[in-house]
Amino acid sequence: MSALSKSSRLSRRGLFGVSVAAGASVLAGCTSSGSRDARRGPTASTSSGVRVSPTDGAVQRAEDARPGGGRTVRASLTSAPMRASIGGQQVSTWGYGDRLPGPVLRSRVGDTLAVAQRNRLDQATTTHFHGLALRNNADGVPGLTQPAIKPGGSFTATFKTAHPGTYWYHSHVELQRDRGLYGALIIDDPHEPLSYDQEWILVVDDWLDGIKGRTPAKQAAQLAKGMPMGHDMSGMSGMPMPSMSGMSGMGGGDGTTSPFLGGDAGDVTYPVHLINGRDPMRPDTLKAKPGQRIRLRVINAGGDTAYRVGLPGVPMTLTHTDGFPVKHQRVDAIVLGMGERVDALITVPDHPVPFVALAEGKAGRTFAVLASGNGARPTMSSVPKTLTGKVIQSGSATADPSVQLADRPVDQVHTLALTGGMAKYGWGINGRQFDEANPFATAYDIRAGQRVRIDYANHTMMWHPMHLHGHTFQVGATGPRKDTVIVKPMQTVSVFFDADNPGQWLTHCHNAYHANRGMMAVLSYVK
Ligand SMILES: [Cu+2]
Repeated sequence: MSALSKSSRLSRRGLFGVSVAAGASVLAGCTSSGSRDARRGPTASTSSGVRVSPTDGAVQRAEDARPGGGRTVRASLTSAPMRASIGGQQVSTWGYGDRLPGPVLRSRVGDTLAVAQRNRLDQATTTHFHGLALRNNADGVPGLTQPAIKPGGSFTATFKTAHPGTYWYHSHVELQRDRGLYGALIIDDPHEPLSYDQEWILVVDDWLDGIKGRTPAKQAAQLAKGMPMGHDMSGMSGMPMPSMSGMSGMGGGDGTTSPFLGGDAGDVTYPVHLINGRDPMRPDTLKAKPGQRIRLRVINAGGDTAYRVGLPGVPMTLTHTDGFPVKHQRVDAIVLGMGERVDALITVPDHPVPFVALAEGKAGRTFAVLASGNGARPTMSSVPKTLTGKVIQSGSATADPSVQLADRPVDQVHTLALTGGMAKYGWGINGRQFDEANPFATAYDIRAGQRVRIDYANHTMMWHPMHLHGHTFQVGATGPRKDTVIVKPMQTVSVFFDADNPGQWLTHCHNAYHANRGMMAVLSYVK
């Protein structure tokens, strides 16, 4: 049996599983569009039509329309327990094949990527390919696009890679991605317009798993107790170890406030911050020659931390955000929310410099080393605690004309109010918490061919990096094409996209703990 037909078969089984699970749940209080039929699964009719299932013929037709003719690139990912050296100690965590991050997945536009996944965890898992406009039944959302992969099970996602850029992959089950279940995914452009001598992939991550007995699940349980003062009490358990002084700080109060993000910067104090799986005591290092041009591909894989990144004294030319090109601009630092990526070009100086990632609004920081010329290599004590000058978030960039959406009227508007707060640590969209067993209770219907506008209206006192699966929206009328955008407290960000990828797609906050506590909904193609 081919990988494709196997995955199709599993998807149908998964949808059956959804309808059984949802049928046992209570549906009281459902009022949103599509809720009437939630018990009957995605092929049921809704108030406006029939849901387009992940294995619908329309999904295959959209896949057939993508550029093809390339190679089939086979990759494998094994989710398994692993040990990692972090913060001067061996910690137990979960990762992809004993590597942190997982292996770089790489293909070209027009290729087909076949990712064979095996699950050696004692929990179900899936892998989501973040940012790709890919076929719906390869998107890796349990209960929506496929069944979760059971312990000991396997699943192959086979899909064309249509758009060049910097993407990533991660588990989409509960809080697994706040362990080590993530990695970079790069789609190369056969007609790459940028010229550069080297590339440097920089995957930045906040880390707590296995440090002093902490786990993401324990962290979530602590948060769920609520924080009536709005402070981050996790600092109590997140005290830095003596050997890690300077790598972390207490949370709470001013320690988690960022004017750049409009207030409260995060809910969790992380004892360590990593770049490419390495802590500041043994930083990742790229060797380069003075004058070389380097393409940085920066990925924020964090669970609850925005990063302010830059190289002190070395300006960056921002070229892409979330894989798509923007009008180039010179900046000194960029703030990335969780899930966001940027590409930037730099010219290598004649001395070593750190690539610095500051936990925005938190006390933590980390760095990697660009080794060039002579001079002392940077160390944690020499790495600055601030990055100033021209500091932007990439949502404020301007789309390159080649990827700007054509002018046309909007056919469908959905307002997604981001709701909730710290008191009970409950988060939602339009006041409702997402229920994985009943995903269509919070579904917003769209139709293929529509120009869609989503208004992410933040009604909370905290920023949220809002992510849409399967599409790259445009921020505002001329903003960048992105799949994850920072929405500040009490701000509304309007995004536009053309509904050209049929299926069932999540939109959610990419704060792992906010998503886990309900800030997710489904954008549901109906026909
Ligand atoms: Cu959030």
